[in-house]
Amino acid sequence: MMTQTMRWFGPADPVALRNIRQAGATGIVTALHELPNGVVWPLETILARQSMIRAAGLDWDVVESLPVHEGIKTRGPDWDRLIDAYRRSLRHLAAAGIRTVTYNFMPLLDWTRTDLAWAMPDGALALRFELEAVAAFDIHLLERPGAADDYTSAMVEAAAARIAGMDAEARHRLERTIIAGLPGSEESFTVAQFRDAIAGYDGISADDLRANHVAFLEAVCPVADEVGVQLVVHPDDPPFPIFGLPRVVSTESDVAALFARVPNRSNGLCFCTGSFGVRADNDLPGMVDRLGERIGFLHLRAIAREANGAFHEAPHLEGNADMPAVVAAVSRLQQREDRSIPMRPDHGHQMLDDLTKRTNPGYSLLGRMRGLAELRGLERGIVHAGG
Ligand code: DNO
Repeated sequence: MMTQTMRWFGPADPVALRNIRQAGATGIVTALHELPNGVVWPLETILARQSMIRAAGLDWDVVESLPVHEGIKTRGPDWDRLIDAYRRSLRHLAAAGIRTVTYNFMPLLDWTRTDLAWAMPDGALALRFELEAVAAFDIHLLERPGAADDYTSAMVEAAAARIAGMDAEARHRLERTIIAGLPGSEESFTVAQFRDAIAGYDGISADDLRANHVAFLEAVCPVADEVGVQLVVHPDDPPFPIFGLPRVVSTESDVAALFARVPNRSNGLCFCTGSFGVRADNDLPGMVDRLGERIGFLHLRAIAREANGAFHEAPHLEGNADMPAVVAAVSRLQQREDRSIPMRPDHGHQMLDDLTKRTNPGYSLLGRMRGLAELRGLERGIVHAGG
């Protein structure tokens, strides 16, 4: 059976550890979110956070994320120092017995949405992404040079109409939603900072970013192998380039190529059905079958694709992901390899009492509890039926 976990953002998270326990999870996924990106995670701080989690009757199963600094993604002048810090953090995590470490290799922005409170027909609120809103921001608020060339002419027109219909408050909200940093994101920008940061990627092509990713893994995987930690890369969300910045962990062939280039045991995958699932050409259950031995962590959620590159987050067993087929493939994998893979219900609707509470977008308790309960039931049913 999968190991059931939930993400917790640390002592400042409005969701308490005891509530996560009551939701039925046994494990916690967290990070030292209070530390700036690029520093060594001190062993004492890791151990103190671990004791807090243990005191609530839970285990710290997975780190999400040990952030990869922009200076590693761009192969900047501080690369050696940053790599050394990353290796030392891995050693400290291993010393605390934490063996799964999530990271991503998306330039500047981590996961990106354009609406954090989109009403579903039942009144619950969902996260949504519209390419048209990104285009409106990119062309008219960010005013990125050459931005319009990255969209179809129909999208450019729609973006112009869209921005014209937005008042100052709506424009500000869109800007903050896209670049202020969603929960767990490693960076947060103003418009001026974001423009400068994008310029820092001038001349870095998708192939360059791939090479920088390989260089990072070649530098840290030997240490991870030695101390018994698996690094699991989170795919791009959404899985295509935005703001002219390359994204290189979007498809099955992207990750297969990465494993072929860096065969170290510690080079693994966080299989996120939500991120990969935005692309209809990613065959989710097939990816579990083919990439399974590299999968060390699962993010289970279903997105519903809409027209024109938009999508929203559907209930966990609905949307476009064939979740029963994915969980059946995971179940086969666990039996084949005799292991239990940590999973978390990724995101969830803001619903019921959470509608009136302060919550982290996507990370309120009740929507995720619903997702976890549905996924747990799905796996039990599959196993019971002999799958
Ligand atoms: C969003 C998350 C991502 C993920 C990072 C991993 O909800 O899945 O922010 O934590 O991309 O580094």
